[in-house]
Amino acid sequence: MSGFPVFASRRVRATPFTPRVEAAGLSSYTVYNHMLLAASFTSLEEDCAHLKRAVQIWDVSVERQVQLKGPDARKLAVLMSARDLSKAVPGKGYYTPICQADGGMLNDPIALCIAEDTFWFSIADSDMLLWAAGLAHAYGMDVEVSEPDVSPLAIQGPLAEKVLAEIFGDAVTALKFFAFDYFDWRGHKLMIARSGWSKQGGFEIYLHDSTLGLQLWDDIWEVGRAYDMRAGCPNLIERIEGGLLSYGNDMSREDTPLECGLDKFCSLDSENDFIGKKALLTQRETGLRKQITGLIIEGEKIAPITKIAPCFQGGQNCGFVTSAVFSPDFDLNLGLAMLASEQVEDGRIIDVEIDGKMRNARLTSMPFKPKA
Ligand code: THG
Repeated sequence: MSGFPVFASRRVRATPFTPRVEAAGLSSYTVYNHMLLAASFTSLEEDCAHLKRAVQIWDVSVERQVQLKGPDARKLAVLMSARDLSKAVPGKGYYTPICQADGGMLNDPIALCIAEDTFWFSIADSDMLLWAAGLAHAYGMDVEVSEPDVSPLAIQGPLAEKVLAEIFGDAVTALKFFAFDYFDWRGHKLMIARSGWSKQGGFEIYLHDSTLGLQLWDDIWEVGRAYDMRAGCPNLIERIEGGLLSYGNDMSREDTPLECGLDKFCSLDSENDFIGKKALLTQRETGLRKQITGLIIEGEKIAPITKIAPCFQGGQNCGFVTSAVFSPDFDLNLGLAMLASEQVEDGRIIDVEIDGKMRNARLTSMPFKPKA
């Protein structure tokens, strides 16, 4: 990790919540969708332990919304999504890979059906607005592509439900996973979904007006006091333990959703066409040459990796580690790796080179299971 500050500008944007995030003891930033995203507060390990026992407020404004609005909005959403959105209903979110023609992944957003003629893609870190606008133009579609003023704020952790119920009423606890609805707050309607990039449960509030950011944060913070609420952010340890893949880290344009284990989000047998479908059907026929797997890496505690860590079998390169971290709860170094399919078998031992040193690593399926 480098220890230098990151400066915000019009190009690397701050968020409606940035002043509160910084006042809450942020210790490092990353940049995501050209915007500031907290990477740690106390330490990765302490943040993770707290997330699992209490509740955290996360500024995830970086989850930008790419809005498709107009008569052809659904047509464009269906064309872009590997998951069939032709029957998507307002009030629901759908996790979906987005592919280019050769099946390589461009993004893995949550698609939100806002209305019959309006879809949002709540995107991971790549410029999907450009892809959507380019397609709309090339196909001559009657749809407006834009980035609305929407800033998601996540409340994550086992006590998230208690906090939200106090602010928005018990009705919010009836939300099903990935469903959203609108709740009153100071005379505004806030869109709230049961979702979030952790396995600890929680909600995401899609704030529709930047100028309300500090007031919303403060109201939640006030209620959160009684629940040991802290500011947090997507946590590297927690998301690796849970097997949540990160676009740009674990998957890229070089990888198809099938290689990333996202088969169940690809509607390959539906009648609707989407970009990349042909390539994925071919790959399903011919079989995978590489795929994502879990790894348990032996030896001393590792720091989060920032460089390519190549993997070897019998001295031959067979892939690379995409993410790795020490998990205090598992008391193990956990990793994700993109490996040649012929190596992918539970229990197989390979060599991994981390910071110039070789270590043994054992393959294991995800999500990781605690030691028996
Ligand atoms: N919330 C919102 N936008 C986002 C993210 C988010 N945009 C960027 C990124 N995260 C998109 N990627 C994911 C990846 C996984 C999940 C959500 C967004 C996720 N997956 C569940 C799992 O793997 O357990 C299950 C998904 C399902 O079964 O449908 O939650 O977090 N707004």
